[in-house]
Amino acid sequence: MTSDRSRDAMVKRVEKTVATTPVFDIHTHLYDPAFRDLLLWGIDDLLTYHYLVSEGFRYLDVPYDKFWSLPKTGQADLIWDALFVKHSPVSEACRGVLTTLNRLGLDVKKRDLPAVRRWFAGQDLEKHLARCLELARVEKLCMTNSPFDDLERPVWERGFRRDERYVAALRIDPLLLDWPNAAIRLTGWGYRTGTGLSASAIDEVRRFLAEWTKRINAKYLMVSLPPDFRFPDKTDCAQLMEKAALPHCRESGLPFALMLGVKRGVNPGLRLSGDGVGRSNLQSLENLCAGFPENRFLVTVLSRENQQELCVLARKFRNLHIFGCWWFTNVPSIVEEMTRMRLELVGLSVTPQHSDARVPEQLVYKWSHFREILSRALTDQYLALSGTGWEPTAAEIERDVKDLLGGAFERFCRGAA
Ligand code: FIX
Ligand code: ZN
Repeated sequence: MTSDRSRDAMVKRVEKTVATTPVFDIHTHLYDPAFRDLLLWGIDDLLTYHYLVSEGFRYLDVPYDKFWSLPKTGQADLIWDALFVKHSPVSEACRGVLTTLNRLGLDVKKRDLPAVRRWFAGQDLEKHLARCLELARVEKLCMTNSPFDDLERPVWERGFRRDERYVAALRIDPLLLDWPNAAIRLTGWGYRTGTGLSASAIDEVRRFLAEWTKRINAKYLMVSLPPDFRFPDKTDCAQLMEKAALPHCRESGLPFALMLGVKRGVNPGLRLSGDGVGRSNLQSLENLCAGFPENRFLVTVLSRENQQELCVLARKFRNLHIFGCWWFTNVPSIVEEMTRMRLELVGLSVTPQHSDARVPEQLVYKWSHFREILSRALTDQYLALSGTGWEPTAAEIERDVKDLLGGAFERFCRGAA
């Protein structure tokens, strides 16, 4: 039996280790500061986060178009009023804003939005960004980099001095999910694709992938896929994956990150907030892992119902690395369930969380909320071991936490066990 004293010591040790170990945040929508125009920050960007917009519309009765025509501060005012003033901010996304403000040293109980705005207006941006990373203990992060983004592409083409904390990830949704339009764009950029998927078109797609991988020094290739994605298949998406993306990843030694289960534009009026979720067909993922053992797959799945099946697949295929509690699963009750299930079924060779932050301040709450849960889940696993007489040492706990917060991901990317 574990005595109360050794139990307390274990709780404290794990808490401290989890709270202080730096994290490599492997999927965000943040940008290297060189992308000045794409940088979101401050209270109005926090309040107009698309998670909060969809929650705000539960109460708002303004038409969608009218809402979008407002300046950002006007949108933020409506959301603040609906979600923080007229109702208590109990949702995870609302609580996140408050955790963030609190950690930044603001007094949230005053409910004084103008004062919060004044505080942000007084910040030196560079110092403020550094403080957010420091409070979240984020050491490095992956961006989401799309050559199809007209604001982003020219910055890469011009070139800039890289900040090594911001790691690039090559995002290719438009290529795999809308080939007819992607072909037009690639042609405009000098790739001779034509419109069909001929062998020479595939070669040109591979040339495009190779050039962009090199230009941005991508850590991995990434795509998000709808619930009806099937593999193998005759669709453009499955064909491009098989003939271009997978060979490219093998050749360049990159993992391929798959984010499965998003239904885009369920309610287009809500714009970025209008995406939904559906259960994925993990047989297709099994086919990929089994059919392409030389490829490595980083996978997160949006539907809660898919999570156990995903863990079981990871037990079968070592070329599959599970990451993150993505988006609608990133709420404490589901994060706790998923994290415990992953530890129990897969062990420590997973990356249990990524932030998906779009605004740097969100790193503060997303990592603080996750660290609390990880600490609880991990403590319970170690305590269960203590019951057998196995006492994990401090060094072992540190090793394990480092793995969970980026170490296992780095090893997987290197192709090491
Ligand atoms: O596809 C993605 O990378 C998603 O994470 C986003 O599209 C989504 O809007 C998001 O921010 C979820 O957290
Ligand atoms: Zn994302």
